[in-house]
Amino acid sequence: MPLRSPFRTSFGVESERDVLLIRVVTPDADGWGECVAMSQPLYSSEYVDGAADVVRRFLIPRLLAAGELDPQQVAAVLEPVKGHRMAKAALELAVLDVWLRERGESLGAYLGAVRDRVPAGVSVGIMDTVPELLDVVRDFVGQGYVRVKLKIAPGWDVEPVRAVRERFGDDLLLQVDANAAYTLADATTLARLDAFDLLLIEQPLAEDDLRQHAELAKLLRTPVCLDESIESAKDAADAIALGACRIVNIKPGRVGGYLEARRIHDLCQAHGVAVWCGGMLETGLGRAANIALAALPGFSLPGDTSASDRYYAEDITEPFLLDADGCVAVPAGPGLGVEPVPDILAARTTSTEWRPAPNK
Ligand code: NPQ
Ligand code: MG
Repeated sequence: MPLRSPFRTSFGVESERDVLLIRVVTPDADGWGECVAMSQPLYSSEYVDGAADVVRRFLIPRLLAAGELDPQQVAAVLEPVKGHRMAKAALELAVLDVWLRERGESLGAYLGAVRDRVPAGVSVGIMDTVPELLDVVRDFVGQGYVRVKLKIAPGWDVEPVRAVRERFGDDLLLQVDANAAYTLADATTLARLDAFDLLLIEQPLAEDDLRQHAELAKLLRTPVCLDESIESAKDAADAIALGACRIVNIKPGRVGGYLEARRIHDLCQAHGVAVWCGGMLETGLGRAANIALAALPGFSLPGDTSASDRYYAEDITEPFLLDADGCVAVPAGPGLGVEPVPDILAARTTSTEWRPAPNK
């Protein structure tokens, strides 16, 4: 999937998205899951060809050997395989989607959604110059996004944030994401961001620096939010107990699926920790599921749940659109509530593989 414009973060620049989709076919319905792994292992250790390999060689065989099962049992069946949470999440979502479609229930209703639309934030990549950044933010604010997240990295932090705050005023909901690009030695620089009244600073330090995030949090007024560090509800419980974060970015792929994502939501809600739904440049399939999750009651901050055209000139599903209030609609139909448009999917498909289930 070609991106409308290159997306630069502290770990690299991407101009296309190589997406692994999983389709589960039963006599009554099709189910879809989207794997959020990138082409290269730069955000986390997973990457799309590795995910395809583990799905093909280890995950599907275990699932098929387990026989008939409910979606709630998928994670336990796959649990002996270490890691590979993005691959597991995609497979679990495909099974959950087909199960829900067979029953005529939406993913939102199943997960416990309490809203029929959710406010949409937008994630803005690192630009070559501050004037270019201001133009891009102006366009997104003009489109109606209710919250702006700026990607930061050493050398692209205080000045761009100051420029956006000065140009767009104190009412703009603004936050930053470092994708693990700093160390505790940068605390003085990061504390300068306190002047700009940010909603949060996301993943300033390395993913395995929980203790150091707790130290940093004591030095900042801006709330620390964790993304890469939180791979499970257990990680979230540890981070909260340590004081490593006051906010959690929930990405279902990163934590092994929508059911684990819901457990993190429940845990955070019980501890008064705010959560919001992250994004991984999903197509309409993964986007539909994220928007359903973001409709749960604990999602009290706008997510990276942008409209399809933030990333794609042509999505593989009917596109998600921003409404007049800067919200996206939670799909109401069975399962994900959206499906791939056959011609568009076919035009974008580079390869397919089928694994027939054993005859019973
Ligand atoms: C984040 N996402 O919150 C990520 C990181 C990210 C919307 O900021 C290709 C595929 C490129 C996935 C770049 C947003 C990506 C990607 C960045 C995910 O940290
Ligand atoms: Mg992030």
